[in-house]
Amino acid sequence: PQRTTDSPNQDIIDKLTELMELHKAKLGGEDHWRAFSYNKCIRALRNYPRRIKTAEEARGIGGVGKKTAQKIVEILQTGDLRRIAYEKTKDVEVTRLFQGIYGVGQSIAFQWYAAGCRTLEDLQAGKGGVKLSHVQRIGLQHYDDINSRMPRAEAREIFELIKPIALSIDHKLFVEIMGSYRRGKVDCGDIDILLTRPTDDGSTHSGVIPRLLEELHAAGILTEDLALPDEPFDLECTYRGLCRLPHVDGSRHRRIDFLSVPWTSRGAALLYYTGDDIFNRAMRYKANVLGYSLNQKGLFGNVVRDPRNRRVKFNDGVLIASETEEEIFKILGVPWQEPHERVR
Ligand code: DCP
Ligand code: MG
Ligand code: MN
Repeated sequence: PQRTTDSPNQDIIDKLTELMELHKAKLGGEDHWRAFSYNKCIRALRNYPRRIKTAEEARGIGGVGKKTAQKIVEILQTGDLRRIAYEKTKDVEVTRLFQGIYGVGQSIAFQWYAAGCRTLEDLQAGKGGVKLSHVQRIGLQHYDDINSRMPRAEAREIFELIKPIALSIDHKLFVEIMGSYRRGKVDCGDIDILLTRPTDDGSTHSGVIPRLLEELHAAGILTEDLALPDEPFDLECTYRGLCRLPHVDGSRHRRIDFLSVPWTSRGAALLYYTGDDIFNRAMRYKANVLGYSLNQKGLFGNVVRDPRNRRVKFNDGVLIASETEEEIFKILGVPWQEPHERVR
């Protein structure tokens, strides 16, 4: 029977257990064996009847090696084990590095860490049997470009190439840059382009997105697709990709997003796509408090929510406003704010 609380070396057992758990969580080749050997050592310590006093005494216990004996002495002398903090920061550091790859979140990053990968080169080499998706490969290939922000002027230059191409497909299109650019920031993480078209002549922008993507690829402006629209002929669709200034030697690959919406949603879409995300959250919260619901399609009323979980909506509600940003501000009772003022 293993007793867990009354060992005279309980503090040592606790620290070594914590370190073992850290290695276990990773289960990379080396970590697996470390966890295994700590496990053996902890079992031996549990059965040891006296308070350990020296490294030599620790070495005498079956299963305790030289390095573990040093750790035991460190715990005896300082009450702490620095290796624990190191293991904690190391995995945070590495998984943060991995999350810089486009489309990689915490869960995948930890899986790769657990497989024994510690660097981008490890991932490239497929260490530990890790396999990257096509999009993750693109993310890895352009890691530095994707993780650096572009000067505002470069965003404008790229957009000034895109806009005339869009207008040559349909001169009645509305095409504008949103996101941080519209908020006037001096640098932009990506280029966010909103696309729509008035329908007063009975026509729509259906089909413009696939044509535009094709022409932008042909012009060397788009370089990679990261996420194509699910329904490219729908009036509402999204695209994510990489672009660059063609004919400029060494121009960096930049992130670009398109959002296409029906003309009637343009106000709500402008509001949503201008952000920033924190401002949007505040506006959505304000809407919810007033019994409305706000998203990129519009402001909706008579939304019936699950009283046990206010996030769950039983219906979409009725459309209250969506054509202009101004009316949405007004109905929510929020004083008008210029794009550059819409920040946390
Ligand atoms: N948005 C949001 N919530 C999210 C993501 C986006 O409300 N989780 C909205 C607000 C953002 C806009 O979409 O301003 C564009 O998204 P980006 O991620 O491109 O963010 P920004 O353009 O604001 O900043 P950056 O310069 O980093 O691209
Ligand atoms: Mg942006
Ligand atoms: Mn974006």
